[in-house]
Amino acid sequence: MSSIPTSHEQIMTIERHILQEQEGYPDATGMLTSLLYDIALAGKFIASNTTRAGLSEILGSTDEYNVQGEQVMKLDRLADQAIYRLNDHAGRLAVLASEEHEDILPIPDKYPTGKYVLLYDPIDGSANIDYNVSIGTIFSIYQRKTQTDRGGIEDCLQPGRDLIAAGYLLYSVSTMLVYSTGAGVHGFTLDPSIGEFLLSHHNIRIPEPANYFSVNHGYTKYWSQGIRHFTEYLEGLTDEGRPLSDRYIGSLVGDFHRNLLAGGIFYYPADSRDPEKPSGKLRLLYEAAPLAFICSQAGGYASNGYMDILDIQPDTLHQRTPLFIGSRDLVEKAEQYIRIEG
Ligand code: AFP
Repeated sequence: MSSIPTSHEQIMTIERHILQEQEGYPDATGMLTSLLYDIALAGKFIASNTTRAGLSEILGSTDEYNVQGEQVMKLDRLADQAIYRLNDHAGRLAVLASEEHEDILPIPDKYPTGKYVLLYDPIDGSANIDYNVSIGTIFSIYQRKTQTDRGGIEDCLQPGRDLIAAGYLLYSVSTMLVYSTGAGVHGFTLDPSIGEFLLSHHNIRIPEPANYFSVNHGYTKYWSQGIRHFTEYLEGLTDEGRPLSDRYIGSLVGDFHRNLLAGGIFYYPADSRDPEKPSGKLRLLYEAAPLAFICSQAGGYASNGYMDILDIQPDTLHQRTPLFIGSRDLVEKAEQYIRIEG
């Protein structure tokens, strides 16, 4: 799976990789390349804080609450500002949107705008920060739709099918950046000794058969019959199927990454806990759509239980969706159970 470069010829930095990818697009302007490069730079900055988290004042929460009603952690704010500041002035973006902010984040008037749109979840798995459990950053890049100077909400409300690029950073045993521009999924590992992301996982494909399933069993009593029976299928408690191993970190990026490399399914179904949240917890634009893009590029599939996540037309910035993502055969099995039993 990962190939340790033995000579300088094999050292593939993310810049070189993105530039090589760009060769496939003769009209490319280099704008996407530098945007991806600055997201990698933001990742290095965030990683330099996560790796020293216990030693610096970065653990713990601020006294603020975000649009999701969640307490804003100090690292959430640091990551949110780092990504915004690295991208608000370079003339590549029409507009940004962050999971931490109610409204879109316009480009300051003093700076030029560009043709791309960046949506991001600065820290996914914030509840795990203080317990030193894997966390991540998720990003999505679209082409702007509006022709006006400053971009707007309609530039952000695009279906996953229209993504130009997407990816995530994983701050864990090592720091990784996994991305796709629609030509396969590639993983880079940060080498702290040189401060560079180097290619470690080329052209990732979800292996078969699957090995893992990831769900918060603590909500079983709020699940529909279809979801309960699907879970029993994964546990090998039905006539068909074999027991898979159960793993749940509570950070979508961490659970998704494991299942991407080892085969498996992560699901966060809608449940009856909160009538205010009939569609579950996860955010379509900041979490589900970008990972669905990566997953489909790696041969997998992502669904809301009824349709492909990539085909869902967003209505609001913070809309939520049930999510079933990973090995195609398992996600289709989930759709089957839901179709039959609800
Ligand atoms: P936080 O960023 O608030 O920790 O939420 C993380 C998350 O969005 C996703 O990363 C996890 O898979 C999921 O929520 C965990 O939710 P539960 O704690 O309800 O299982």
